[in-house]
Amino acid sequence: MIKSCVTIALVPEIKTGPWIYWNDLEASISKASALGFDAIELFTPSADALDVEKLKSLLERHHLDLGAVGTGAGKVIQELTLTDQNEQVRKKAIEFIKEMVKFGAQLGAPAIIGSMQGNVVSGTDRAIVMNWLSDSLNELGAYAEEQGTFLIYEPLNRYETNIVNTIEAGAALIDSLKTSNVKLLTDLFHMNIEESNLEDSISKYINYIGHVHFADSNRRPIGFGHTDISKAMEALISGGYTGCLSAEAFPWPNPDAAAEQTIIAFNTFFRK
Ligand code: LER
Ligand code: MN
Repeated sequence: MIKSCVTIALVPEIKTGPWIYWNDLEASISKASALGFDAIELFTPSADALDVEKLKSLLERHHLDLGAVGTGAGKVIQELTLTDQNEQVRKKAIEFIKEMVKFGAQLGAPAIIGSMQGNVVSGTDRAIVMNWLSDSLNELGAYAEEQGTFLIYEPLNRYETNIVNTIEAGAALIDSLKTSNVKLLTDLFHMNIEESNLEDSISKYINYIGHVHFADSNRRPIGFGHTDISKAMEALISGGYTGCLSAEAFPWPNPDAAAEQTIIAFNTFFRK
């Protein structure tokens, strides 16, 4: 069964970002549960920002799973990426993500590498940068396996990275790794910019997909933009996808209405 999931951001530095709920963990969990979500995706400033046992009991009380943890705070707050020119920065980025992997694993959730993949900056050799990325994904994939979880890698649109923009390029990167413990995150907003056809890409690479970001063409909740996602949703169902469909969307027009719109859209496709 596909799980409905909603994002909760606890990182003030990213307050203009595409996250539905903000700042108040308990109130957000309670609202997500009341709307009938299956899971939450969490953005925390660091791996030790929350008490794991408290979070576990809060989630249990509200019958929610932890769908995934985001690592973007490592970039936004500490300016760490896996492809920085400076080896010490790359090492710190790996350490930051390992801590996030460990945090998520204690609650059954994988960690997502999105903006932490960085960029190939001009004047640098792309092959060297891609090797740094592959080496770190191999190390982090193996570490996630030790912790009993997997790692999620997210292609981003061309305005956010020049490393991997399409699902096809993401799948090729995964195929080139030594680890088999890295799955792809397909974000419908990025896909709307980069893919020729949403449902074809989903069907072709269904076995690579471990997480989906659920957002419309303008990053608003599904239904508030102009992406026609019905065939893409059918492709997830017919491909046997059982992961999260997680609302990484702007809290537009406000968090409560955005969450409500998301669950209405989810129910239209998956709880008929
Ligand atoms: C991260 O999941 C992502 O999709 C970014 O575009 C958000 O800023
Ligand atoms: Mn995303």
